[in-house]
This record gives sequence, structure tokens and C-alpha cells, in this order.
Amino acid sequence: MSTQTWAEPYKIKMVELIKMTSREDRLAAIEKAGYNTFLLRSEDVYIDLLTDSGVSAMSDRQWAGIMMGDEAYAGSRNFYHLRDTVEEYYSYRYTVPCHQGRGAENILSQILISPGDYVPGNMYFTTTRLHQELAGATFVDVIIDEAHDPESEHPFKGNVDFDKLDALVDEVGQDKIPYICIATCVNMAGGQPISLENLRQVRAWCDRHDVMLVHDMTRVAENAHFIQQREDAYKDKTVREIVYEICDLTDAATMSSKKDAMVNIGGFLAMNDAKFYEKACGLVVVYEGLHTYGGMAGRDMEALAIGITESVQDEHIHARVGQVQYLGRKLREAGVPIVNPIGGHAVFLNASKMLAHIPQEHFPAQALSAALYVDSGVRSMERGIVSAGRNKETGENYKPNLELVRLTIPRRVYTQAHMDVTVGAVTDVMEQRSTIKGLRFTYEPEMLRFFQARFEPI
Ligand code: PLI
Repeated sequence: MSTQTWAEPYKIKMVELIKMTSREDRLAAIEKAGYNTFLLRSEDVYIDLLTDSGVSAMSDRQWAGIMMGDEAYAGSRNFYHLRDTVEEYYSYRYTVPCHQGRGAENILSQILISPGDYVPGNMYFTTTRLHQELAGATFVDVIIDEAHDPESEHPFKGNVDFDKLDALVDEVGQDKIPYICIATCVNMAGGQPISLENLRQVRAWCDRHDVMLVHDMTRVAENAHFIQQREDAYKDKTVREIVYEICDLTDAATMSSKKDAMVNIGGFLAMNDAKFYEKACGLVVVYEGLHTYGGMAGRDMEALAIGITESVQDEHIHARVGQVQYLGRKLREAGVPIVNPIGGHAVFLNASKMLAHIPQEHFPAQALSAALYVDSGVRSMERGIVSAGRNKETGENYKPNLELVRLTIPRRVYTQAHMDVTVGAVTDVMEQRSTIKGLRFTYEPEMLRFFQARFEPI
């Protein structure tokens, strides 16, 4: 089979109809939603690129798995299938199911963090950093500088900068660092991978400093694809082999299975250490459910176990990332400023460049996302100053270098024609960009403000 094409290795068996709306309808809808695309009704959306989380199309095998649910309160057979699959594909010995990724982050943070600790990571993620902070830690960004530069073509922008890690140890001492959190295919950097070479060095660093290595494995298969494409030593390995090798270098993992593993709900905390597992079992019953379901139905654990096996197939991930690359290349050809290299799960529009007339305090990415929706019914998400939130000590807004709008592609859902419509919509908005105004808050939630904040035009 030609590797020049990213044509999908599946055919469509069932469709969901979507509603077409008028510009007037969309203008009314975005005003009602306070210019926040999270507050739109999905019925009012034409092409939904808000997120890739929980919105993928399950396969016929996964749906068959749904019918095989063992809904026992304790000891469901689907839990054992999931646990064995996690060990076989991801290497981790113990699995604690959770309702989704942030459930796992809560349990992990409560167990490993003591107040006053520091947690280094390759860029923040919103819920991950919040759970670290709620447990009393301070997040420290140790990703390479190139990750904060949308123009940099570095092939592994998810890599760790060891000077930054060493500086943190010099400043606070290694005893204040319970673990380092490494995300694969770093979301906030634009879906950018970490190399296996760099991850091996992180492993060695952790061993030297007696620090645990925790893996946010939400998009590990996409990261493995980039390693196969860009890291010479791995060009003949399968994605499945690379995924296993990545996981095997780390001590524990949090997983939002709503992404890579193509289920509508679910996640887990996984680890190799028996004592850690015992503590996690103690907490999962408080926050999620019994340790053999942790907030998931038996049927959902079955769909997840099957989804894991599908997510690491080379032809699947080739088509999945291929579609994202297609959209990114078309936008670039149309002169739209995007984050380079094109990411694994999304194309990120460079809003500060597109809307250079709007200062960052007036939320250019939020305004761009709202304008794109009004123009075409395409829903995207702000990933800039609103998502970054405020420093918990000073109350000041974090001001990230990256002021982005994310066009996130659900897995196995949209067609090439939908991608072409999206390109047309973004170029339309580009042409009218001088008419787009900045925004100000009319309501600002204290935590994870981007989800429910409301705005008005200035
Ligand atoms: O949405 P959760 O609670 O299942 O997972 C939280 C989470 C953790 N890590 C990373 C890297 C994520 O991307 C993530 C969730 N991401 C969402 C919802 C997104 O739209 O990107």
C-alpha cells in the first residue's frame, strides 16, 4: 500500500446528521454564550473542532464490546481485560480506572505531593497544573525554549531542557521534587512530541536524583508516530513497539482515554510500584468508585480495552495524524499563520499574529475563536491567556508566548471535505480580521476559567 496517502483504513457504517445554521443564528448563539465556544450548544455547531476529547467515533468492535459489559459492582471481567491490556500495550503493572484524566491527576497529586513541593513538567496542562496546585505544589516549566516559539521548526518541541531542571534542583533541592511530569505530544505546545532520546535522558536524570518519572500519556500513540517518522533509530519500529518503549521508561502514568484510545469517557492511573497502587486504591474509593471500576461502567472499560489495541495500529495513526497534517498544510498554503511543525491532534492558529491589532489583555485568541464560529459554524478553542489563568500567589494573569486558537480533530469523525470547509472558513476570517474586536470579561471563574468565562466585545 502506498504510504503517500493518509486515506482512512475504515469505512463509514453509521452517520450522525448535523444542522446547518445561518450567520444570524450564529451571531445570536455566540452572544448568548458570552463569546465562549464552550458555552455554545453543540446543536448550533456545524464542524466541531473544540476538542478531540471523548468525541471520536468508536469502531464496530468497540460497540460490540459495549454489549459485553459486566456491570458488577465489584470484580467486573471488563476491569481485568482492561488491566491486562494496559500491561500488554503500555507496560504498567497496576491499573486504577478513573472516570477521566483529571480523576487520575487528582489521586496522583494527593499521593505524591506535599505542600511546598515543586513539580517540573514539559509545559503545563490546565487540569494537571490545577491538581498539582490544589495539593500544595508549584508547577515549573522545563520544556525547551523552542516550544514557546510558534515559528520554530524543532522536530521535538516536547523535549526537556536539562539546564532548567538542574537550575530547579539548585534552587529548591531534589527533596522538594517528588516527581517530574512528562506529557507525550504536548498539548499546549501545539501537539508537539518528545523524542525517545530525550526521554531516555530524563529517565537517567530521574535515576541520578531519585525523582519519580510520571507520564501524562493522553496522546502517546501520536507521539510514537512522530518518533517513527523523525527519529532515525525508530524508523523500522511499529507504533505499538514505540508506545511500549515510551511507557516502559516511566514509573507511572495518568491517562485520559478520551483521546488516543477513542472512548467517550474513561481514563486511568497506572503504575509499577505496589505500595503506590495500594495508596491509589485507598483514594479511588473516595473520589471515583471501587478500584475495579473507578467511575467507569463495565461496558466502557471493555470499549476502552479494545480502543487501546486499535489506537496503536500503524495504519490508524498514520491516517489520524495525516488528516491533521492535511488541514495544517492547506492553511499554511493559504497564508494562515499556524504553529509549526503541525501537531498530532490539532492545528493551532497563531492568533497574536493574525490579530496583531488586539493586545493580549484583550484576548485575541478568544475573539478569533468566536469570529470563526460566527463566520462558518466551525467551533474551535482558545489556548492562550484565558486558558493560562492567573498565578495563584500574585493573582496576575500568566502571559503565555503562545496565543493560539486550536482546531482539534476528533478521530475517525470528519472527512477531507470538512477539512476543506474549515480552510475556507479560516481564510474568510483572515480577510475580515481588521473588523474583529478584543474582548473583556463579564464573568471570570476562579479555577479553569476558560471553561465557563463570559465576555463582551470592547
Ligand atoms: O479531560 P480529562 O480529564 O479526561 O483529561 C485531562 C487532560 C490531561 N492531560 C492532557 C494532556 C489533556 O489534554 C487533558 C485533557 N484535554 C482536553 C479536554 C483537551 O481538550 O485537550
